[in-house]
Order: sequence, then structure tokens, then C-alpha cells
Amino acid sequence: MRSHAGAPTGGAEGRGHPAQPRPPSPAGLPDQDRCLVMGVVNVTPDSFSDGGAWFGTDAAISRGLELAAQGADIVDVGGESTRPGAQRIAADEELRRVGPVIAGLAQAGIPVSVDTMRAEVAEFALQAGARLVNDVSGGLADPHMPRLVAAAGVPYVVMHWRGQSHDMDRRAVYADVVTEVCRELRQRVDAVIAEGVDPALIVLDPGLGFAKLPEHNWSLLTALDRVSRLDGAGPAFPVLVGASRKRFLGRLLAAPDGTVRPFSGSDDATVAVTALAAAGGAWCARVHQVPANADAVRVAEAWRRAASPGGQREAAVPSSAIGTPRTTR
Ligand code: PMM
Repeated sequence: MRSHAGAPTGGAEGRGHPAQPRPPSPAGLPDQDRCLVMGVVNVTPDSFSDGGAWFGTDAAISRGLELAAQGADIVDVGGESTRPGAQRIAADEELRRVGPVIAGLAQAGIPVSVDTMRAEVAEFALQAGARLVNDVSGGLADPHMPRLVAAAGVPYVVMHWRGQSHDMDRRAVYADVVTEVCRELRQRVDAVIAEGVDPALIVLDPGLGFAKLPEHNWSLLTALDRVSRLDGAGPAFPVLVGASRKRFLGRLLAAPDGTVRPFSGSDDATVAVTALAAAGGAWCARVHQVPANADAVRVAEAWRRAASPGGQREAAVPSSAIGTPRTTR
């Protein structure tokens, strides 16, 4: 079996291999022999977890540079909050927020993704140097987005999404969340491919917290291999996981009196999810705090190697070898 990008992704089945091989990065993005780390810069006053912290061009660029120095492989820049209940902002305002930050980080040589649902913003961001379009709506919010991405020939994150943030919570109704998310993601993948997007440039995302209750997020996290193959036997897509600082972690860690742990208090739990997701084959973890997550993906890779056939020998490879670029992309 071969991946969309032409690299072998199969062959382990039937040999008692506990983990599926991870698909390589789409062309144009860093490719490592481990799960990647995407550091988040929300240039917003009201984001889900870090709203206001980096709201200003200089602060946002400094934060992006810091995340890259700490080990982020990609820096994700967003100008519109998608926290539950959030109202949309005007495209002009979104452009004003992200444009100079993306330009500044791209000029510094950092692989940048733009977190936007708008084709107009994505186009501007790509001109400013972004290499990846991260569309939490998977092309549903703006019908022009798939064609824009197809024409630009850049990697595209297609996330599972059921509607805008202001009322997404009421859409968190599933009989079988993994089956339904895979089915709905497949519909989006088919739709964007029909608009000309190269399948080799698609990254999937189960959309943790977007029209999902905590139990839905946990089920999806334990089924990343099914998400990667859209519940079929076809080729595997790279999977991006965005669990960082989300409500389901704060609820898991609630105090005995039921008080939900604040966002910043769930960073250690985020690291645990990153390690488990990376061991489960995730291609990339989107996180707000990089250093411990950068360690976690290396731990997970050592774990995967030790669990692979011949892994006892491979695990003896010094840990410094984990994180070596597979190719220059
Ligand atoms: N979550 C948020 C924003 N963008 N992008 C992807 N691909 N996946 C996610 O899970 C995701 C995202 C919301 O989180 P934040 O506002 O705290 O950054």
C-alpha cells in the first residue's frame, strides 16, 4: 500500500504491529521521523484559551519566533476566535490581524499555517508566505476555499465541523461518533478533491471540541487510525490533533467540587494527550505551549519504535536521533 505522497504506509498489518505507520508530510511542509508540533499564535482578543495574550503584531511575531525556537515545526496563526459561542468578525479585521504576523514569521523562515475559514484571508496569507491552510470548517464555511487551495497547490487541513461556533454545541449529537465523523469527513474530502485539491496535500482533523462532547473527543482520540483512513481500507491521510487546552481536559481535571480546571491548568494534560496521540499515529499536534509537547512527541516515537518489529534493536538508537528530518520538503 502506498500513501498519497507515494511513500509506503502499509506492510505492518498482520505482523502484530500495534501502531500503523504514519503517513509522510504533504509536500512543502517539514517532514520528521516523529509526530510534528504545531505551535499556536491566536492574534485575537477572545480566543478559546489564550485570547488577548498575543493580540498585537509585535507580540504575536515574538510569540511565533519563541514557539519556533522552542521546537515548533509549524506555527499556526489565526485571527478569528472559534471558541464555543464566538461571533464572527469581519474579513477586513481578520486580514489586518494575521497579515503582518504571517509575513514577519515567514520572512524569518518559519513554516507558517493560516487558521482561517475564509478564502480571501487564505489567499492573502499565502501571498504573505503561509505554507498551509488550516480551515476548521473543511471548506464548508466558504465555498471558494477549496478552489483557492487547489489553485495554490498548498497543503490543506480539512477538519470535521458541523457549523459556526455560536451554536455548535447543540450539534454535538452522535449515535456512533467515530463512524459519523469519518463519514462526514469523507464527504468533505470527496468534495474538495472534486474542486481540484490534490489528495496528497490533504490533512485530516477530527475537530476535537467542535460540536463534540468530552466523550466524543475521547472516542475520536482512540480511533485516529480509523480517522486517518476514513474508516475504510484506503490510503492513510496525515491526521492533525488539536486537544490543547480544550474544555474536555478542564472537565476531566475538575476539582472535587466540580469546578472546571482553567485552560492554562490543562497544559500537562495536553502533553499527555500529545504523547498518546503521537504514539497512536498522529501526524501533528496543535498546541499552545511547545517545550513539553516537543519532548512528548519524541517519547512517543521511541515508544513506537520499541513496539515495532525489530524495535528492541531500533530503540537502542540514541534519542537524539529522533527528530531527524526524513526529507527536505
Ligand atoms: N482548534 C482551535 C482552532 N483551530 N485548528 C485545527 N486544525 N484543529 C483544532 O482542533 C483547532 C484549530 C480552537 O482552539 P484555540 O482557539 O484554543 O486555539
